[in-house]
Amino acid sequence: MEKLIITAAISGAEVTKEHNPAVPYTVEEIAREAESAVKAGASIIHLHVRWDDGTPTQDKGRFKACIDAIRERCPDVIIQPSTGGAVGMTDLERLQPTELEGTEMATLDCGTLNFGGDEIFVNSENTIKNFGKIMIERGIKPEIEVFDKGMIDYAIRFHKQGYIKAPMHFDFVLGVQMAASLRDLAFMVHSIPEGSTWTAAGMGRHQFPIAAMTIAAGGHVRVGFEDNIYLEKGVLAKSNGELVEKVVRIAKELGREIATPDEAREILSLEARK
Ligand code: KMH
Ligand code: ZN
Repeated sequence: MEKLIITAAISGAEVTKEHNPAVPYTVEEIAREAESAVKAGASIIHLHVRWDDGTPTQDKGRFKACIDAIRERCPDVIIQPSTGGAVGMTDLERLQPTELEGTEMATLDCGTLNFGGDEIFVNSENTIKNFGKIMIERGIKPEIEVFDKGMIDYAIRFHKQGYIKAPMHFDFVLGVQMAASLRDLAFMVHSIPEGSTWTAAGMGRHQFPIAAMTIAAGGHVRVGFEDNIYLEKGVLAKSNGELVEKVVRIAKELGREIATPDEAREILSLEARK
């Protein structure tokens, strides 16, 4: 089986220090959490950034400061900025990190969804097409965020219209809108075009069961504070590294080797680093 790419979603936009004091806000904290994940075996850092008080931002300068700090500690890791940001941000705000030189990957959210309470995460057709076109122009590989099964059909349609290049890479996010079930995971794995790659991310208590299913099925895994703050029931993780270590242990038991960042670049067909 292909080596396992582990993505660490170290900060997110919604989780706070009130949920888990190890959630990073400052540049230094972001770099510390990225390093802990990379040392444990992550080859991709999915990155949201915050101001020092924890407010999420897509500010280009703040992203640059965080990316530079991560690069100092982890020169090889793939950094994948979010273009989702936080609910309510404008498209222009959200796109800022794609302007940074050397961005290899970024997320491309392929539909609108409920995000809890009154929150709606808006991704209109024109938003998705515009983000896709900009990523092609800037040589950035999109990770297609799939929160519901129809978002795969959207991605395929936009690929046919020239807004997303093949081979496509999907991240199935289970437990926000669609259920975190084996049935839905299997449906999605069988619904993506041949030659595509895929990662799965289970929310909250679903994080490790989904990781185990995915490792066995040959997909790649995302863990991290953005999606889950617990190492096990009632035990807060002290770092993102602890969450990654647990995935590495499961992978070892199931006979999957862990991909280095350069191996991940090859598996995902990333463009040469600038
Ligand atoms: N924070 C969510 C509104 C992404 O990173 O692209 C969007 C999100 C998805 O987390
Ligand atoms: Zn995210």
